[in-house]
Amino acid sequence: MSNDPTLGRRRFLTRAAAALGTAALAGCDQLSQESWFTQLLASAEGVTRAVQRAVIGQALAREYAEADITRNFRANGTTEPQSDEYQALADKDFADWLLEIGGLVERPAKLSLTELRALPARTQITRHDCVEGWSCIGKWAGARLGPILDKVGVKSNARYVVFFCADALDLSGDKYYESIDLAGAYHPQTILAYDMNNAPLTVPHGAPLRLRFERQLGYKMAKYVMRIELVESFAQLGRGKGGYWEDRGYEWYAGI
Ligand SMILES: Nc1nc2c(c(=O)[nH]1)N[C@H]1C(S)=C(S)[C@@H](COP(=O)(O)O)O[C@H]1N2
Ligand SMILES: [Mo]
Repeated sequence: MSNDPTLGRRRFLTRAAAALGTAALAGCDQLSQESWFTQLLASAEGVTRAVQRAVIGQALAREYAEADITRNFRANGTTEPQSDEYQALADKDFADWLLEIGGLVERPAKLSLTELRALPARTQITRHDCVEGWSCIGKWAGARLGPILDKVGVKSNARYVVFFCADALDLSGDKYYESIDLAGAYHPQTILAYDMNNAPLTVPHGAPLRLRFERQLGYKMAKYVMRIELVESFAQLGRGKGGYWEDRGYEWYAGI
């Protein structure tokens, strides 16, 4: 059941329909009372549009066979965060690590690895494409982000999910961060991965938790995730472009 994509799709459709309704109704309380408007929202046309948008947005990234897995998956960017806080957590094998989830949510949460491992999960063998021009195929297992968001309750004004990481890549001291939209967050292959190739994530690959966001380039897949925040806008974060590399000129939408 945990690998059933229709489950996620159904939830996504509900959410997409709700989002469409909310957008259409914002500031239009009067209109919503009128029967033609109610009929439009309930009409087959309205539903078809929602379904199309959801289906196009939810196409799966290609998945591979065990035999395709790259023997030495390259590690890139930070391969060991230098902060004392991270080192202390790593020394205890992340037993004290907690993923914080906050921002525009109804029920902020702190989840241990044990708790994350008990949540609806997905395993996938996918190809990781780095913008620098190399690719590796790996097997990832993790908690699906969609059900986690349902658990904490996304507030209606939330639009993006931001991932805050433990590492600073350069002397500026700016920590790595990334952001994706809610449609991306509910994609069935969007997972918070704790395993790679059947073993707990190693430090070079982002221990204890990293994002897998399979239809976009490698830099979107934040490693060393410490905190997740739901936000309406990322303009106030970092240099305002939605991610560490985005702040340095890369595209926010890195679709492949
Ligand atoms: N926290 C953090 N996440 C990160 C990076 C990083 O430097 N720090 N590098 C990104 C880039 S450019 C790539 S290609 C992948 C590399 O993941 P890997 O080390 O597992 O190959 O992680 C991405 N996520
Ligand atoms: Mo990359």
